[in-house]
Amino acid sequence: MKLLAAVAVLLGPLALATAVPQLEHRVSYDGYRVYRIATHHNAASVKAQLKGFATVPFNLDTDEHLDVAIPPGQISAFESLGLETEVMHEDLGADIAEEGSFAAYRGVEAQAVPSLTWFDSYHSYNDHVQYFNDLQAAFPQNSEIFTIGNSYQGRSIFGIHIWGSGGKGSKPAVYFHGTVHAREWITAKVVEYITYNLLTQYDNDTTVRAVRDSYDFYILPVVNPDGFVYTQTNDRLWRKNRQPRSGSSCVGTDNNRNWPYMWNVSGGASTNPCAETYKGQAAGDTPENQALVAFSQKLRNQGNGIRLYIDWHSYGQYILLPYGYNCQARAANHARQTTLASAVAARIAQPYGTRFTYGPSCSTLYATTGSSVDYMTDVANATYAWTIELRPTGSGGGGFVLPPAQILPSAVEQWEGMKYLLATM
Ligand code: 0X9
Ligand code: ZN
Repeated sequence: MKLLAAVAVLLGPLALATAVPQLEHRVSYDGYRVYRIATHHNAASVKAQLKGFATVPFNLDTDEHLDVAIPPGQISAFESLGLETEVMHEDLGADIAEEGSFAAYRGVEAQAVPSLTWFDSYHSYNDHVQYFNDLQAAFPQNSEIFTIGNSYQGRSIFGIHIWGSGGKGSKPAVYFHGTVHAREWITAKVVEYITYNLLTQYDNDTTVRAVRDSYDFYILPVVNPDGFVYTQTNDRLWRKNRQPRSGSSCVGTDNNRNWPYMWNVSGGASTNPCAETYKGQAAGDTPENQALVAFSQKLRNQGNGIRLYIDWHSYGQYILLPYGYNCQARAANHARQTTLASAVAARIAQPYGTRFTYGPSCSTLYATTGSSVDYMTDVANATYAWTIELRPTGSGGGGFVLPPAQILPSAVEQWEGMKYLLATM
């Protein structure tokens, strides 16, 4: 029995319930109301009206809407502007508190499979490490934990490698990244649920057996560990890594603008270190990106190549295909990718009716340069490279702060989509 579990038994079930630490330097969003403002393609005029407001940008702007948090003292003035809005969070601070009150993971007996209660709440980075170690230990013949390097602050960027009857490393790669954006907590949970099923359903489900025997899986749930930890200690809405830059007091580079491909193209990233989409000083100059590039090259070169790459994000409910850097560019196999994405969206909708939109990233969402999917398509030669933006849509409530009760449904619907994709592609 793990030490933590032993302590839990001694102290009783409530003893280990932890809340996100209430640190003095923690950013408070108590009373902030989050709105989606329709812009009708005229964001500039809406932004002009918001000039006197201490708005917190809640997400990157799209062509159709701005998602912003309004401080409690300015809500009534904001509402009197009469903008076309939907409320995403009535009280962002209250929703963060609900989401952040999670039980510490208690570990399992040696070689036991962790229970599905893992998906009842969110967890700390250390618990994610422990969870993957425990899952792997239950399937030692067909899986292995690997580390591709360390983050800026020295945390391990880890993953699990899973294989089937052909033996380790004998098949094309299926390659997943979660939590490149620190605040997108649901992504780690969803890739963990997929991992859990790939491992536990091999003997029960012929589809799982077939896909496990056809591919080698490389699944990394938290590729931006420093940012993820920072969202739990300081600022729930943090997006980037935690690397400082000379000449700026602002911290952090967007690791999904730093990939060394189309990095120089303008319009899909920022050169301002204070911006949410800061691309870095040079292509591939973050420690996290360097580790990910080296590992991606290893997968590309190892003989069977990369069949599928998915970069898991939230929110918006999109399946985004190549490319981000140019709205006219299409992958050579674009027609096939579209057919698959359409069928995957249909499978995702089956359990709960959740609707995902699909299409090329730039024309469907916005331009992104130096993004992972473009790199995987053209440099790492992945046959399929997608970004999946998980629940919610944004309209009708919620954003990055997805209630814990939606973790399992989000995971279940993605597993349906993935089972179909993996068996069909
Ligand atoms: O902006 C991003 O990096 C992603 N959206 S998010 O709201 N999660 O930040 C979208 C990236 C899409 N890029 C490509 N598919 N190329
Ligand atoms: Zn993201």
